[in-house]
Amino acid sequence: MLLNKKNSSRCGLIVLIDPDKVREKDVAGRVIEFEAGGADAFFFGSSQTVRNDINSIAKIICKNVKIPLILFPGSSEQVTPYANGILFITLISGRNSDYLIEHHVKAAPFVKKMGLEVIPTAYILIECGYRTSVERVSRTQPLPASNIPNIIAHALAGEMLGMKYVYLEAGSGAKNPVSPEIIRAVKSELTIPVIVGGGIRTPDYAKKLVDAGADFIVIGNVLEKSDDPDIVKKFAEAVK
Ligand code: 1GP
Repeated sequence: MLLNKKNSSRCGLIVLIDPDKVREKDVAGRVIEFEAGGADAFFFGSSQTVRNDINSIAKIICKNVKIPLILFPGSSEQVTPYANGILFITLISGRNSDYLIEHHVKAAPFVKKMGLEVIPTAYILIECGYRTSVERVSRTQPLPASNIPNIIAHALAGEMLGMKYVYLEAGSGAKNPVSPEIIRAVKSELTIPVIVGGGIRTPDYAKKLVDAGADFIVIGNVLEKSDDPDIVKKFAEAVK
């Protein structure tokens, strides 16, 4: 299983690599640095990429690190064989059938041929104070953050449908990340692991999410914006 917490860890740390935010010449150095800092895996993808060379970026990442590279695709077009696995995401907070089944049908034969480990994931978008790119691209509404019973009902439905992880997503660069209260409430009802991402900017906040029960924390934007060479290490120390 690719997405696994190390035995001694409280929580796994995942670094999101957005193909639109990395330059081919920098990517090897960046991923080596993130792995050395304590990342457990990379997610790779974006809600809508403008690049047509994602294969070459993915290839560079695989060649330079030992931790898993897991596709986190915004659509069936973002599937590449240069990875170890794929989050087979169903956007269950929305009601757009393209993101509930259509992209899956398009991608399934290719995913099978590529031999990627498939990680069925219930993806739940939670409102974060502005319209995120996931919302715009998927043409779906996020769940209101104040209606916790509704968020729990969605997460439970994902588990009952057989999905192996629930991903609580505020959206990349979210102003308001998912709150510890939501994580605590969802975790008290679920048996499958919970991944949390979107707008997590500080190790302290990440620690609050882990204390509330998050099994995996995803960080992306903060690494692009920070000048601190130890930023990944600080997140890793806070969450593990
Ligand atoms: C987005 O959860 C990820 O899908 C990461 O979000 O870039 O805001 O850290 P950030």
